[in-house]
Amino acid sequence: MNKNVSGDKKQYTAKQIQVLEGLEAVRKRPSMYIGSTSSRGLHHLVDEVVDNSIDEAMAGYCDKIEVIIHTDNSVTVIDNGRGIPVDIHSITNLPAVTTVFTKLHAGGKFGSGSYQVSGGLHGVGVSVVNALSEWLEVTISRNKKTYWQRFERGKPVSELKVIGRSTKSGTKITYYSDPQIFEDTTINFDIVAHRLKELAFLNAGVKIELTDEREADKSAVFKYDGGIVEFVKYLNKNRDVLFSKPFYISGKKDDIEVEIAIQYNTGYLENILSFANNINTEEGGTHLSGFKAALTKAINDYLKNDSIPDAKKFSIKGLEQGLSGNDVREGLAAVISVKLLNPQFEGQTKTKLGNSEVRGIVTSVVNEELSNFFIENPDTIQKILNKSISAYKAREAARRARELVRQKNGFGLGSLPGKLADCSERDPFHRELFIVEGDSAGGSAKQGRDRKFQAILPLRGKILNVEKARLHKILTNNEIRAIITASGLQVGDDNELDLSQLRYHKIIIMTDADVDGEHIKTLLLTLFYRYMRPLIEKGKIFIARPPLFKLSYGQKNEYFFSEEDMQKKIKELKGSYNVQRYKGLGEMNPIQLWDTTMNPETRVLKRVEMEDALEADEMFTILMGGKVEPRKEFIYQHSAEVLELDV
Ligand code: 0RA
Repeated sequence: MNKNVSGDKKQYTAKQIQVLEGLEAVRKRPSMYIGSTSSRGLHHLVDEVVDNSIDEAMAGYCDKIEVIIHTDNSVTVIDNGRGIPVDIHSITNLPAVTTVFTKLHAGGKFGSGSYQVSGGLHGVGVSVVNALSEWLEVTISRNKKTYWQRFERGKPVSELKVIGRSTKSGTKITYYSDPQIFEDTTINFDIVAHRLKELAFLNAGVKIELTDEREADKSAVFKYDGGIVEFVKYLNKNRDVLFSKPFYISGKKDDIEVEIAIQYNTGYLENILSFANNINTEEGGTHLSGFKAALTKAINDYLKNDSIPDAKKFSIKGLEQGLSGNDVREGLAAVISVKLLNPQFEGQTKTKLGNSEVRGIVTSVVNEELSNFFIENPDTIQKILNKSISAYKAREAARRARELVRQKNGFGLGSLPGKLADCSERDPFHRELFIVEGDSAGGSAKQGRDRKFQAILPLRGKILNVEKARLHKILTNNEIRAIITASGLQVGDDNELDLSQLRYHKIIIMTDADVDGEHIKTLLLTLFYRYMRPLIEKGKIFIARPPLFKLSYGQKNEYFFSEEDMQKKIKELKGSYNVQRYKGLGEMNPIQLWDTTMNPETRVLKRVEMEDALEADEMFTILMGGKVEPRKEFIYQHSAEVLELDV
C-alpha cells in the first residue's frame, strides 16, 4: 500500500531546491538559529519540538504529550493533536508536512489564530530541528490514515508515504541531533524534565510524560489540573505561607489572555516568575511591570480607604506617602502568564516582553480583581498589610542606619574593612579578591599571594543566617559587611547593582574541602545569588579548588584533587613515596598554597554559574528555613552528605 502522497517520482523544482538551500544556511551557522551548539542549543531542539505540540494543546486539540529519550540519545515527541496537515501546499507543491520540515519559518504559516511565538530562539520552527538532525522521522495520524516520512540532515530521503490506517489523530517526531553540529549529543534528563514540568504548570490539564530509556525505570509524569495555582504552591513548598489557597486572577482583553497566581510566604524575598506564550521571560517586560504597578496600587488604595482607622494608619512616620513596591512584594511568590498573538521579545537574551499594550491590560485585570479579593477576604489583606508595613519599617530603619554611618565617619560603607589585605593594582579588571575561610588560612594566603593583584579577606566563623534575617540585619553583620564593602558595591538599596564600582573582577571563594567549607560556600553563594545576582550573571564569582593530596617522591612534590588520580600515579612509581592528605587550607604553607591554589598559571578555578547558585539557594532554604518537614526530608535523603553538618 506504500503510496506516495505527492504523486509518483517527482522531479525537484527550482522552488524546492531553494527551500533546501535555506536549511543549508542553518547548518552553516547553527548558532544564529539556536543560540549555541553546546548543551543549551542541543536542548533547544527538544524544546522546539515539544513547543509545537504545546501549541496544539493551547489551541485546544491536544491533552497528552509523551517525550522519550532513547538509548542512542535520539528523542521522540508524541502528541494526540490533529496531526500535521499532509495536503499539498500550493507554493512548494509538496505536502504541507514536508514543507514544514524543509522550509525555514514555515511552521507558523498554518493554523492561523493560534498563539504563535515570534523572535528569540523559540518558534524558529521544526525545520531548524530537522536541519540540525542527523536523521528525523515523522509519523502522522490523520484522515483515518497513518503517514510517514524520513529526512537526513534536513533533506527528505523518502517521500511522504501512507503506511497504514488509523482511527486516531496525532503527530510523532523522532530525531537524532547531528554529531557533526553538536559538541555532545547527550540529552540531560533533568534539563528536559524541568522544562516539561514548567510547561505542564503553564498549561493546566495537559499530561506530559517523560521516559528515559537509557536508565531502567526512569520516568516522570507532569499534569497539573490547577495550572499556575499549583505552580505557586510548588514555589512555596518549603516555606510557611500567609494564606493557604493562592489567589488566582484571570482575564482576557483584545485577544490577550492574562493569568496570575499569588501567595505570600513568611520569608523576606520576592519570587515572581513571568511567562509569555509559555516562554520564561527572565528579563521581565510589560506584563511584569503592569502586575507590579497594579499590586502596589491596590494595596495602597486599600490601606488608604478601607483598612485601619486614620489614627493608627498615620502613626507610622512617612507611611502617608504609601508603601513602596519592595514593601508589598516582601515574601511574595507569584506566577504571571500571558498569551498573545504577536509577542515581541527584546533584551539581551530575548526574554523581555516588549508589547506595550500588555502593560495596561494586565494592570486593569489585576486592579479590578485584587480590589474585589481584598473586600471579600479582609483577613488575608490584613496579613499582607501587616507584612508590608513591617517591611516598610525595616527598610526605613536600614536607611536611617546607613545614613547615620555615612554622617559619622564620612566614609560610610565605603571605608574598607580592617582585615582586608588589599592589592596594589589599580585596574579592577586585573584585581582578584580571595574570600578565605578562617584566620589561619587567611594568614597563609596573605603571605603566599602576589600582592600586586591579589587581595585577601579572611572570614571568621560562621556567617549570619541570611535566610532568617531581613536585609538590614544582614547588612550590619560584620562578615557580610566586610565582603560588601570590599567589593565596592552598594547593596541593599532599591537601585540596580552598579558594577562599575566593582573593585575586583574576580571574586574567589577559598574554603576547606570539608563539610564546613561546603557550608560556607553555600552561604556565600546564597548571599551573592540573592543580593548581588549580577555578579554571578556576569561570571565574576569563582570557587578555588585546593588539592586533597600531596604525593612526595624523590625530590618531587605533586598535588592531586582526587584519590583516583593519585593512585594512578602511585602505580607508576618505582621507589618509595609519601602521601599527605590535606584536611584544610591551614595545613598548607604559604608557598604550597600559592603553587596549588592561587597561582593563575597552575590553579584550578571553577566559575560559578547561575545553576550552581540556584542550587545553593535551594539547599540553603531547606537547611536553614523555618519549615521543619522539608529539612527533615532533605537530611533524610542526603543523610550521607550532611551527616556532619551542624545546622
Ligand atoms: C498546523 C495545522 C494543524 C496542525 C498542526 C499545524 C500541528 C503541528 C504539529 C507539530 C507537532 N504536533 C503538531 N500537531 C499539529 C491542523 C490543521 C487542521 O487540522 O485543520
